[in-house]
Amino acid sequence: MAKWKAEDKSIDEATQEMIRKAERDGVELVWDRLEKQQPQCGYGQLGVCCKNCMAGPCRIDPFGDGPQKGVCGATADTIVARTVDRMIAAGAAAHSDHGRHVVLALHEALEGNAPYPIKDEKKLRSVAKRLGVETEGRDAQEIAKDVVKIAFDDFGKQDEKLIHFADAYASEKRKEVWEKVGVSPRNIDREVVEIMHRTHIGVDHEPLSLIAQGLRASLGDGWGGSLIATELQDVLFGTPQISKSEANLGVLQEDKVNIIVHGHEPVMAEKVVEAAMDPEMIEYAKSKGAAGINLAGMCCTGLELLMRDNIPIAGNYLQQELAIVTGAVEAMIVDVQCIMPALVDVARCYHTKIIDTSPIASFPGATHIKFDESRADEIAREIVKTAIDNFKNRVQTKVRIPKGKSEAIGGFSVEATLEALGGSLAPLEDAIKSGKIRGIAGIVGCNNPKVKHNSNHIAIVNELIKNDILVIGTGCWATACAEYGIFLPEYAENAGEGLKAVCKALGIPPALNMGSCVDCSRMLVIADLMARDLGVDISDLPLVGSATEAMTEKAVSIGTYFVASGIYTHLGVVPPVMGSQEVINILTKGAMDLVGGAFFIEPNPVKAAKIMAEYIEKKRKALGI
Ligand code: BF8
Repeated sequence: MAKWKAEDKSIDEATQEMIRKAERDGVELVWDRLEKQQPQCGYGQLGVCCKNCMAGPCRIDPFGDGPQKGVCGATADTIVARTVDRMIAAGAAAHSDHGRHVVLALHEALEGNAPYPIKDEKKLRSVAKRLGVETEGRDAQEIAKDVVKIAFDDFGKQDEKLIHFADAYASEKRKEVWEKVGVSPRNIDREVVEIMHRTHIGVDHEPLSLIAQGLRASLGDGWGGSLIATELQDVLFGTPQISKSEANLGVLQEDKVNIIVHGHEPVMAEKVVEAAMDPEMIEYAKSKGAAGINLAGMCCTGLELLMRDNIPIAGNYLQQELAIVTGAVEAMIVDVQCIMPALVDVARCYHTKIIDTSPIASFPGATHIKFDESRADEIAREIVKTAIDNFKNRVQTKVRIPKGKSEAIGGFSVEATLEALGGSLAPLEDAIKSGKIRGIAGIVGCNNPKVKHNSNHIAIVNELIKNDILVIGTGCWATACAEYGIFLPEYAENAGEGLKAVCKALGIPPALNMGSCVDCSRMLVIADLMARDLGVDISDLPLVGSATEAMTEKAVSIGTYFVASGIYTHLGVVPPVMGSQEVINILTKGAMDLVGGAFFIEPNPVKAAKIMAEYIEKKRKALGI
């Protein structure tokens, strides 16, 4: 039995209710497993253990009594820098491989091998123009082929020049900084591979040089892989527009076949949406005794679908097991990233089928229906049919869907945001200049079971908006806000007078949902646009970043490319760096001199918001506003 209480693990009532149900049903959850891991390895927490070769594993004694060097002579500084680098590499690889899958899907579609028509030709033309592709008098197919060629090149080119997407999207001032410091990404894959090379035993041992390569790989993610994912997903599936949906476990419906799409890549999920909406499939569900099909998202796939198709989202990272605990989910369809392997064990206690679909991500005990773009429609229908066929196995006595859900406005792509502002960022910039809005905070990612679920996310937003700081963000932060009604215009009542007035005039909430984690690239584009408008560098703007419940290696990569893009960035969870004062100094101070951005660590969200507000005021003063 759990030694902890549901109300200590989440601030959300629907979540608490399902945690209690899990306990009654005898289901082990993430918090149980965290407890069983206590005490967690102190060396690992400090980042001072090295298992990069078989002479190890080695660890450095943080108290100075024991070994201060690994077998090869690596110090704590080297080991910590290598640890951070490998986290960045994994995060950048995950985002960028997602980006690659989108390019591949578009490529296959253009070759006539996959059923993905170009949904947003306007976006295609604007991306092409940015990249210098001729658009006049050419049809969408021809233009798209050139865009695909450029995107592929960014994953594979062998020259020393900056990748094309970063070159096309980042302003000259920012590119000069990267060039000067030597962190311009040359090839999205190469920067990741180079980290693996440098951190192999006996290669790079200098913390600054290692961290610089980390910055370079992260930039290949933010201004490369993630940006490509966002832009080409918009081309394939439509650029998000502002619209309303719903969020939290209460979006599940008792009388329908509930299908949850969980993971990250909309290439598969969008096809499941189509199949679930097919009248023939709905009829089939009815023939099996259900009132219809209810499709809901989870994690970043959920945000992709919420942003583009108004599909409700059932939860963020820490709610994935709990969705199954409702006993009302016929199938959870998963692809890649942030999917707990424990889902299969939880599902065994109910009737839910876990269906893994990605050729690169298999889950022991799951039903494997592997996705293949060329047969996308057929496979999506097979998946939906499998879910419907499972409806009869639902055990009514085990079903309990919590009531908790909230309406939420999403869809703040760059394009939709500009449209809401009347065509340009000018109204926002004027509000910043006049001081009604003091600045902007971009928040990213994650839940972490070490942090009370959603508590940091909500506390930091409340504090920031109270201080007239507009908040934009993505990932599990966005789902948390959606669940709390923060993404509704009326929530502006909780903002400071200045921000409240602006939100009321524009009819927008005080915090804007920009989508999934790869859509952090949208925040970069907004920051870059504002810097261009004001004739300054991003690092001069009153902007801050935050990863307040950070958990994944992807969050480390995002935080790092925020920093490398010139943004002061908060981490609410202590990363494994505390074993090296030198690495801490580089990340929290040295980076500021080099790239105009740095990290700060503060587990208390209210204190963090205060530090962010102070930094914004400092930037305003320097700008003379
Ligand atoms: O990419 S916010 S826990 S779901 S990593 Fe994962 Fe973090 Fe959630 Fe999406 Ni992002």
